[in-house]
Amino acid sequence: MSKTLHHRACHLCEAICGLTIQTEADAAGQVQIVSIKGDAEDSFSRGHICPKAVALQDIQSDPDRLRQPMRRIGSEWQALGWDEAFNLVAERLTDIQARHGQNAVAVYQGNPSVHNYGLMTHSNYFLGLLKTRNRFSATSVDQLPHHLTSHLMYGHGLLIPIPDIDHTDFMLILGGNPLASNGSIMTVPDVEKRLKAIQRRGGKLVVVDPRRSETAAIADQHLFVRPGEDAALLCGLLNTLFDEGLTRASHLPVSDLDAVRSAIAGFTAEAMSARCGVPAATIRQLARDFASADKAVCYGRMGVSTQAFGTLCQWLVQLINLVSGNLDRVGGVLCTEPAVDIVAATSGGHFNRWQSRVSGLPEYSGELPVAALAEEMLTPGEGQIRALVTVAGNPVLSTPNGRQLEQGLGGLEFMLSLDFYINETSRFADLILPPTGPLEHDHYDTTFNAFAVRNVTRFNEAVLVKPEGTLHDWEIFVGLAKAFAAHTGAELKPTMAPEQMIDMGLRFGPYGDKSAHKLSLAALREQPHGLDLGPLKANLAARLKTANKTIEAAPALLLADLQRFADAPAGNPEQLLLIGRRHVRSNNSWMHNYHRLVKGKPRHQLLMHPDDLVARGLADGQRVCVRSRVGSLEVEVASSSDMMPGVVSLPHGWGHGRQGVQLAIARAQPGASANDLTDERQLDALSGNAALNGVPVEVLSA
Ligand SMILES: Nc1nc2c(c(=O)[nH]1)N[C@H]1C(S)=C(S)[C@@H](COP(=O)(O)OP(=O)(O)OC[C@H]3O[C@@H](n4cnc5c(=O)[nH]c(N)nc54)[C@H](O)[C@@H]3O)O[C@H]1N2
Ligand SMILES: Nc1nc2c(c(=O)[nH]1)N[C@H]1C(S)=C(S)[C@@H](COP(=O)(O)OP(=O)(O)OC[C@H]3O[C@@H](n4cnc5c(=O)[nH]c(N)nc54)[C@H](O)[C@@H]3O)O[C@H]1N2
Ligand code: SF4
Ligand SMILES: [Mo]
Repeated sequence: MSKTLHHRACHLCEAICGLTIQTEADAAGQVQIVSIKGDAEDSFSRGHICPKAVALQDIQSDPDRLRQPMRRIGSEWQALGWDEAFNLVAERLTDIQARHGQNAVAVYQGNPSVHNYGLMTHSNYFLGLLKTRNRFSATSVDQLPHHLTSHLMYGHGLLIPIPDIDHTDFMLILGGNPLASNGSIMTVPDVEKRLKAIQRRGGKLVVVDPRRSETAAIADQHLFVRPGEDAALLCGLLNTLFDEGLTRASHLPVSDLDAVRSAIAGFTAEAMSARCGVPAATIRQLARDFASADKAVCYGRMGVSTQAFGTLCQWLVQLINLVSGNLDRVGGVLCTEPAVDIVAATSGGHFNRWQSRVSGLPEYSGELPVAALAEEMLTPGEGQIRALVTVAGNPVLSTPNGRQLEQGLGGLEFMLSLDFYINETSRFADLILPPTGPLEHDHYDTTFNAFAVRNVTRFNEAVLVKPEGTLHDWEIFVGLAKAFAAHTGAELKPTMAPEQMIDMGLRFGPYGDKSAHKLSLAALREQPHGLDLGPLKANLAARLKTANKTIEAAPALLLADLQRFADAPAGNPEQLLLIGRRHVRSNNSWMHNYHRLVKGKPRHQLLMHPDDLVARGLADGQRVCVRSRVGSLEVEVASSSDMMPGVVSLPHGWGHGRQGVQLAIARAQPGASANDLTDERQLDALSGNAALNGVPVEVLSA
């Protein structure tokens, strides 16, 4: 028996915590994981870990995990070889494109695409060959408003200011629950300690959320907001800052701030109060508290992005930071200077250059809103989607109106999934190609180093040798690309391994060959606990990518959206509204098949305020029927005085009882899918992002 200690980051979520993993090899050379712990020597995560990291060993040993290509014949699955599989894909996709055009093949890329660097570096090596405009991803059920806002204001969709959590005196969080999610577009391992440190420094934490979330529970102040109406609260805050002379000059070059000042003039706290449900005096006081803090952060995340005015909300968040003098300021919000600097290396993206065929939804940087995916499959005519490639995604459980998408998937001529499970989505595939597991491949975080609250970098070695006959995601893309190119006669440029690309990115980056750091892949390999490159610093003026190198404070599209918001009818206060939630033991839809994460009391219930239960004659714990415009489901209801009256909460990512799903543990406690209720027509009309929060529902006894 020989034991080895490995150090690498967990890349299951955005926090990228350092881990210490012990493995043991037996006499026959079989390697087992003995323990997974937080790495106390990691200067960024300081030993922090959550239960999901310990479950990495369960992913490794899960008998339901696929290890070889699988082809579906009716309801039976048969193993086949890689080359046969690649040729089958090439044959089917080229045939469908020859008959129906290139756009007949669609692509959906899911969330792990940004958590596994081979999916980042190599997906386009194959998917680019498809030359389809029908590209979709989880971006449009998540952070699209952040990208669009940064694209319009700062000239690059990835130039997103990050809360300087370690130096701020005042943190205002809207629609984020970092105590459950471990932070998002704010890579911050150990977030609870860092939030409590704000309070220990004498600062304040304020949370705006229709549920008294885990984060709200540790806050100095929690405000309930009517779901989907944060724009009203944010308008009221911005208006108060101007109205009461609470603004502070910025050192940054800014265009059109006066246009913002006049556009927001009518949106007083008093006018906005009824819409958001927050008293005008509270809005005004919050603006004063925010402005009187020396250093303050306004941060809006998932809960405010996935609503009807998601992009407007993100713009207002940026403006509040800007006019209060907290944009690009230590203790406010700052842009990173990552070791592999994608912002510097790429152009800023584009918006609305083309639209989806059926509903005319706008593209953003080559992707269409995923809410349109099902209708593009189900609506006949030229350009109809006939085939789909899913990569690391489960859109049946994660995109609005999952039942409608199931109908679309059932009618496809061909579907390929790159995934290691037969889940709610991939069960429709004709072919599933499973990559190696998270500990079997190396990893460099191009995305989350760039969103981190410090400038950090590390290279993560594989912990386990990949089993013979298995392929990494990037190798699957290379195999697919070669087979496809051979079929079409397309020219295929040579490629290199992801680690070589990272080596180049590091050398050309700000800490590379031309700097004192001389960072390279080889140098990083010497740093198993990662490397801290220092705190975030003011750098936005130099990083702006707008044509005139100034911040566009008042993009025409957003001024128009402010008017759309003003014109929108106020919601009916009697209407029950649905929101989502996350739990620290979950990871979207795909980590319910590990006993250690799902054991204990169930976590998939509908939460409802006790008064709302009484009003409907419902009892805590009973099964209820929840209905929306698009569908209905049954689930147990749990009474919770943490809910805002008139609001119910159901987590997404459940609903594993569907026929053909091969996830034994998840099926034993299947829950119901919130996205059987969310509405594909309920969107942030500007960006096309799905409005997953604030869905009108009815709840009745089942
Ligand atoms: N109602 C509601 N809906 C939501 C949300 C919500 O809050 N409420 N949240 C939204 C958000 S923020 C997101 S990001 C989306 C997520 O939506 P998706 O990305 O569509 O869903 P996931 O559950 O993350 O699915 C990940 C899939 O990738 C597979 N996988 C894991 N690792 C790898 C890998 O390394 N390689 C490959 N090839 N496959 C892998 C898993 O088996 C799983 O099938 O859901 C969205 N949907
Ligand atoms: N444990 C765990 N961690 C995760 C994930 C997971 O599934 N599980 N998913 C990962 C992913 S893909 C992402 S994108 C991040 C997301 O990370 P966060 O953005 O922190 O998302 P949530 O934890 O869903 O918190 C959203 C909060 O918004 C609130 N909310 C809902 N509607 C509204 C509204 O209208 N207004 C306001 N102000 N608040 C509202 C909800 O009650 C909830 O508390 O988490 C990541 N981390
Ligand atoms: S918070 Fe948990 S899942 Fe996220 S990186 Fe850290 S250990 Fe992994
Ligand atoms: Mo997400």
